[in-house]
Amino acid sequence: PFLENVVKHELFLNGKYDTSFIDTTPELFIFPVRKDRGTKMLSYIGTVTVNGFPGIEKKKRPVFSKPRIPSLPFDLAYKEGTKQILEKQGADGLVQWVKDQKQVLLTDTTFRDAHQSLLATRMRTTDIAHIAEPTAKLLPELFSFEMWGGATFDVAYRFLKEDPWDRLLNFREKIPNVLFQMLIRGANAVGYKNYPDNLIKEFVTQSASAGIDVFRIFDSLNWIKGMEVAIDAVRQTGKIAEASICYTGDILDPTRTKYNLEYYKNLAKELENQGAHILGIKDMAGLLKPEAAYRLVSELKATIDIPIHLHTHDTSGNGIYTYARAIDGGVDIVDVAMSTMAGLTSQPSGNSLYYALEGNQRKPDVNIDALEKLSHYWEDVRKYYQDFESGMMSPHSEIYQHEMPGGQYSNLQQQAKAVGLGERWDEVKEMYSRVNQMFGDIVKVTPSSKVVGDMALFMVQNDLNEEDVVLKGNSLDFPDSVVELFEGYLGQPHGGFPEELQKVILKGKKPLEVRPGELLEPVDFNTLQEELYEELGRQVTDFEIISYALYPKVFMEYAKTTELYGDISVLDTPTFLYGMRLGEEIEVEIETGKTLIVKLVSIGQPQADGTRVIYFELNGQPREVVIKDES
Ligand code: PYR
Repeated sequence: PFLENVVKHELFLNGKYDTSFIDTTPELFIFPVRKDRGTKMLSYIGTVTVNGFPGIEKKKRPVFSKPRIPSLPFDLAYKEGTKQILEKQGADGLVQWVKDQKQVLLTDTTFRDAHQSLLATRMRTTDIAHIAEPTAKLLPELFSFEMWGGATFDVAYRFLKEDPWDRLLNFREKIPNVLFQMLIRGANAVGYKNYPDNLIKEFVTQSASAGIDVFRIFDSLNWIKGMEVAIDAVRQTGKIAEASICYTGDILDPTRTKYNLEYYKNLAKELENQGAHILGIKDMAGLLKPEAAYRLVSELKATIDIPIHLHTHDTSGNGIYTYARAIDGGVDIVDVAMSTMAGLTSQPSGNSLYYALEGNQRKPDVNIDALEKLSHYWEDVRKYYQDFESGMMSPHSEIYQHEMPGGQYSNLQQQAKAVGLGERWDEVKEMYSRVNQMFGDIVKVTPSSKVVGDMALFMVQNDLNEEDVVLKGNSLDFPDSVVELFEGYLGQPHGGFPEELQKVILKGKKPLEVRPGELLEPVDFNTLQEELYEELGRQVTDFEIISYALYPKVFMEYAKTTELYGDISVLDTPTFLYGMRLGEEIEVEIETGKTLIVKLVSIGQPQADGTRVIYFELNGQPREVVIKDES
């Protein structure tokens, strides 16, 4: 209703009106009564209490214990760390410092990839914010915290109804001493398709200004051209460009020659020539076996002169051994997670790695007691998100067959459930590997992995095999992502696309031969700003304009939700996910120093129009909200 009133009217906008306008169009001057913050929040709590949260089985709010936060001496100061080295010595100085370290350095991924891989990226900002300061004070020796990028951006808006930029700004205040690292999908930024070059540049510039120091840049097909714009943009900000090769296949298997040692050495050399400060090895599925890690790292060390940062997933259970051999091979930095957020589809445990390297000269310089205490916190918080767990209980060596990235496993499983294939998950996994072969054995990491996943779901759902796809292709409506991949909108795979399948999928359309960014119209940020102003009826930030450019629909839905419910990121996670129990009382700090006390008093009977009245007390005063019962 707000958007239908005078402020959007053409005459009002261009100022060409006189007062008769008011007399002739009185309906434009009816303004809705804006709900106050408290009522909006109660509407959310009432709705989630009655209707549940998407992806969570509807049930009464479980009882959780309060997460254990390590107590620190109140005057414990922040110790200077890598952030200060970058600030004082610049990117090249930091790289030199890394090279000078004898000990292996650690990146902690608990704030990003660990929960992306274990909990479908559902970790909310509030749960990280509570532990951010103790973490920074207890672990100042870390190389970096990976805390942004990958799926965290999209999921924040889509499911968590919070602003990913706020997360970044909030943590930067609480963690002033250690580098912040993000994952950026080259020309796909934090999305699933290629974006225009000027959007990539602007995204990098704004991310750097909001606090990112290390950009791990990759291309989902290992296509260097897809990374060039991002590498240049990062270099221009003075931050660290960690250009990455994605590891797939098996360099130890003489029958799989497509991705052999030479292939990786050439890529590494090219990335160094492109201006990478650090080489990332992104073993997104955890396929790098221990001896392969030793060979790959030692050969790359002999090939390039920049530090090497290794990322793996522990799905097979071999992660620590892989790191130990990579460390023997001279790797400079490895990615780990806090033990209670580690293992399986996540990164190997930093706590375990510390002990595994006992007696080794390269044992990391890190406070193991601190790691253990911080792990207690995550053990408690993880329980909030139990419904997003993948159900994987033990190491899966079958990863070496299906090759599904750790970050995809729990997400694809959620997707399969959503389309009614939860019971056929084993088939989906097998189909995933068959689709990979059908596509010519491609690198599988977001977004190329998503395309393989979409195709696998499509084939299982429609009971198709490889032959059917080719024979019935003309009458099949392939998922959009599959068509776009074969059109070349994600770039070019090593060795090209299988030609026959490409013809079937494209149905006569011509594939691209150039970098998609060369063809895409630059984003006009001014126009987007005006559009957003019109839609939202308020000024917007540069961050919001970028988010809207990347994810127009998702961003608008988020903006409408906050219009409806206010800022619900301030709710504690049990309330956010499960609502409240009858008679329960909670505290909500809506801004620093301003706390609301909310009690759920009763839930009215459903009305004929499908609504219910929910009775609360807000700071002791009775309040009612009417919500729609979706059942
Ligand atoms: C991502 O792009 O989100 C990965 O974790 C690969």
